[in-house]
Amino acid sequence: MGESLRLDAREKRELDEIGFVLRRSVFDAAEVVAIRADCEALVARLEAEQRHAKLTAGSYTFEIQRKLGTIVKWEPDALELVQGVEPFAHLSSALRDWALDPRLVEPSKDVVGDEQIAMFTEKLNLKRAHKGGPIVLHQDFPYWSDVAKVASRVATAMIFLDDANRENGCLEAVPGSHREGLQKRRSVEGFGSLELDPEAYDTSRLVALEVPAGSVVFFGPFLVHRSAPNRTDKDRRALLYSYQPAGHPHLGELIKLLPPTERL
Ligand SMILES: O=C(O)CCC(=O)C(=O)O
Repeated sequence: MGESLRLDAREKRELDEIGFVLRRSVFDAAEVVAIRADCEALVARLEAEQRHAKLTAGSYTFEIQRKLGTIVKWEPDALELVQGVEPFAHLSSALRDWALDPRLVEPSKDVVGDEQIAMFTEKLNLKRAHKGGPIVLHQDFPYWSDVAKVASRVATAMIFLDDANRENGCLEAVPGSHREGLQKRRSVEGFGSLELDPEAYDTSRLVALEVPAGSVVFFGPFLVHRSAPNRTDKDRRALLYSYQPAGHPHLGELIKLLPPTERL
């Protein structure tokens, strides 16, 4: 029998204490090249589509591609650049297959706390060279809790597709914040009210996760996190696969972008 991919005792303790588990170089260089190519193919396809209105929502700019069942995020300060795509598993069988990789699914079972898990959502984030902007301080839970019954159990596996560091906007997370419940959010109308109020939060607690490409960080929905703009001349890309206990609808179905389907 091969070695277990589940979290070991030390990682379970870490998850409990700091709220995330980092595994370095889970995917090798050739795999990372292949995943990046799958991501860029998806982005090229979406860039070639007919454009719809770009809507400002909080710190983000969204374009709803209803027929394709996806949302494209554009860089607010460089509107010609795709910042992200969610969901996309139905648009790319290659990227759906990566979501099923045991190196992501097995540890995620321990983060979800269930032996049977299914996809909840999947997101591609691109921070293009020099122009990729920030992902503002937030917890994931508020973005999901209005629509998903199991929002408190969703676990995310974030795969870094480029070496990530402070200069290119690596993930920054607050150890222990997953135990502190919901944080004060911005007092604004609409989508921006899901973002944390940075004035009310001690951002000196953030820790930068500088990692080589192919690394994966696993975390739950209450972890406080953000990332800075990319100030380098190379892209910083990442995939975020989110899993939930099996038997619940995908986020795309809940927000009526996708028809009901069996996943995972
Ligand atoms: O890509 C990043 O740096 C942050 C990802 C994230 O937190 C998100 O998209 O919700």
